[in-house]
Amino acid sequence: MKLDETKFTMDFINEVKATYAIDVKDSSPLEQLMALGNLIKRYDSSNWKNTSKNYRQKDAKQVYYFSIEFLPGRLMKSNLLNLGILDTVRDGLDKLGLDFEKICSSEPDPGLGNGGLGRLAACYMDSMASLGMAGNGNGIRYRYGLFKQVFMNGYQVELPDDWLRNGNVWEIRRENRACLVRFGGHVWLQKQADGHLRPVYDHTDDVLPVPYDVGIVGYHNDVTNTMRLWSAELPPSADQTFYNQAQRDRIDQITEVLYPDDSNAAGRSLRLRQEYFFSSAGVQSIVRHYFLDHLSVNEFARKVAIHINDTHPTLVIPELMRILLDEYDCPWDKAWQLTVATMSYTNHTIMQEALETWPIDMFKGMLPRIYEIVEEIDRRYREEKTPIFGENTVDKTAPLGNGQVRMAYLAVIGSHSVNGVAPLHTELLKKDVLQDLYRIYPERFNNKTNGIASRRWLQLANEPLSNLIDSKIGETWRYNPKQIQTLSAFKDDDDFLNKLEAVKIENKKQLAKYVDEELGIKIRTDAIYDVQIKRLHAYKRQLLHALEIIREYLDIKDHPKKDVIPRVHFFGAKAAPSYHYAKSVIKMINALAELVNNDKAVEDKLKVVFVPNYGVSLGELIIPAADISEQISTASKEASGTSNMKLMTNGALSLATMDGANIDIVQAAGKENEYTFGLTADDVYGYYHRGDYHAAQFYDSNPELQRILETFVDGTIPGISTEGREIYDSLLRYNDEYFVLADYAEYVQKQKQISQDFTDKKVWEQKSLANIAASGTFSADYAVARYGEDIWQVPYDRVLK
Ligand code: CRA
Repeated sequence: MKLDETKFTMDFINEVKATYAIDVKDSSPLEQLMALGNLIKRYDSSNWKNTSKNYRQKDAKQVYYFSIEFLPGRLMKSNLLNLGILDTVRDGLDKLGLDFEKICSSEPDPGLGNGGLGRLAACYMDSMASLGMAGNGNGIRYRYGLFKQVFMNGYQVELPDDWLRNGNVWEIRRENRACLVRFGGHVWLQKQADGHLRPVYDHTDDVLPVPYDVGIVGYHNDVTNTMRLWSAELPPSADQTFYNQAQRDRIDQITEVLYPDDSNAAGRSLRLRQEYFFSSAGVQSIVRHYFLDHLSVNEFARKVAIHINDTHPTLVIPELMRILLDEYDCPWDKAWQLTVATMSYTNHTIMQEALETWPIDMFKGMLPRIYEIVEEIDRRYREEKTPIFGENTVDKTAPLGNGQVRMAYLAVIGSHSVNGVAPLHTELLKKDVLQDLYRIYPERFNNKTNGIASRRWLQLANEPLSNLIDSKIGETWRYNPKQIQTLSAFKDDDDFLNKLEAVKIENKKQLAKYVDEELGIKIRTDAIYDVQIKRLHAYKRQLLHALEIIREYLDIKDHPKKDVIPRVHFFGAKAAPSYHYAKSVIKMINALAELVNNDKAVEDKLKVVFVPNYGVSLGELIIPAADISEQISTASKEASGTSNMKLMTNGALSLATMDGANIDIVQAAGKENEYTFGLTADDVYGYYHRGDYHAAQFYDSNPELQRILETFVDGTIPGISTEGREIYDSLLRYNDEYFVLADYAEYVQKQKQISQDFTDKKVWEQKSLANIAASGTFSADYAVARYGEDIWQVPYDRVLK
């Protein structure tokens, strides 16, 4: 949009006055943020209105991305960038003597997700809007987001994330679009006057889902899509006598807080309530919207695509069936055909403990009508597939089995497309996790490698680098990120390489300032910034990284005179509150940091910085400053990873196992520009099949490793007698489930290589450049375009090059 700076400053002054009845000079950054947000929302309101109007006028097919998590990050800068008014607003506020950065950082960062899966959903929202694709988000408006992490004596402590305390300036409450979701009670089918069998409900707990819509602004294209988040409320008709306190509490609880676990099926009834709640509300609103412009259900799957982001929204399948059967009198076969044609499913993990199942008794009690439908899906599946694939296979893969509702199987059976998130992950789904279903439905399986929003992760997070890129190749890469590739033409341009280094140092200064001010740790800006930012999980092996730090520490202590290339090791990681082992690793790393950072003999050769409360906003600060991207999961375990892509596009070199999308990154940027090591997925499966992994062998043959592991239990790292023992035992007594010891030697070797290579600035910058140049293919724009073409059959406007 076009915006004149003088007009903007006038509007802003008036907005502050109108909202708070004060002058700008008397307003706080939070008030400035709210006023600015209101104003921007108003500027964008025509786009938002016209976007939905256009989709309806064109009768465009709509895609609805159902996700129990969305991690959008702060929206102010992103909205300004996408509207094309970032500089105007920044300059205008500057002239008013206001601190733009301070205003932006007053915005709470909505922590409505755990990690990669939630952030991916947000990146895809951004890309759908930017491609001009009719894409809608559907999720939950949690009153409290993912806990705020603080460290006390090195231990993780979880505090509530009260992100809505001051309201959310970007949302619009649309109470008139509320519907009704039913839980519990009794249901039976009754013949109606018109001859149709329809369910009758009795004694149900009814909940009112109220939608809050957030505009998702597309990049320079006048498109604003909608992300709809549902909040659970008491139905307005409910009076005290019908709803006792317990029932009221049950309703309030539904959208009270996000489950803080990213890889364990919670198995709790509240989680199932959350899942049905937003699935049902979403599908009801889709059907209602569809019937505004269509007379029969026949066109449904041609006009609507519903995407199931991991298994959490799988109940959209029986819910759509319920509506078609019970409310539109559709015969089963037709309803099923429409449902399968509408649905598609992404799997995000092969970790067994994350495959959701629900005890049938619980499920049936909470969702009696939905259970009947799942039972019928199960019966028909068995009837149809048994003659072809045999009872054994069908039994193993049916939606109901072992007293459980098996969500992943239901998702595959009820969708026309099933995808993994990186080539290796998709292969493992076919070969292992979902192998029988792959045999039954081979045509449904496909790969869609994850992608990231380069607008947020490059253009916004790293303005200095973006400007440098502009100065060399112009600005069209901002629309077509693959064009960053042309930057490789400058790989021998010394001046350019120097500038690249200068940008990195500038970003390191920003980060160092934060680390000093917030954590009281002074770090050098000429050190290697070695970064591992992701959830804390045994398979991600923060422990392996810690072993290297201990090695470096002991080396400095042993050889005080030796020249070392200074390093700062960064961690950012939350542990699920119930994940005991992960919390022990946090405590251990904090204790190690304490030891290293305060040991005078170490000086500033080595520092360890565990940044508390890692999230999107901290990612935006840390990632542009990184030299090394630690992607060291046990091969086969990380479905894709996406921090690997964000770090790459900011010029970090990967230190990586051949896992998830690391493989694709290495291929795109060239093996010579990354540091790869360790067992492959085949090696890992080989150990599983033969059952002959013996961690002790690696320990016995490596004295250095022995010495390092001793530090966990011999008091070298103070204050971790319990945690140190637990970690030590996990490696030696319980045979190192994630092959840390097997990969240790090669990992260390690569770390040493990194230190050596870092001294040759030119070669280092060339490698960094190779990563930046190759990163464009990992833009979510391309990923979403492929979803649109292959899975959703939804067109989009932008011509992507
Ligand atoms: N934890 C995977 O582990 C992947 C993201 C997004 C994850 C990551 O490797 O990049 O999904 N899986 O696809 C997940 O959440 C429930 O499974 C993740 O974020």
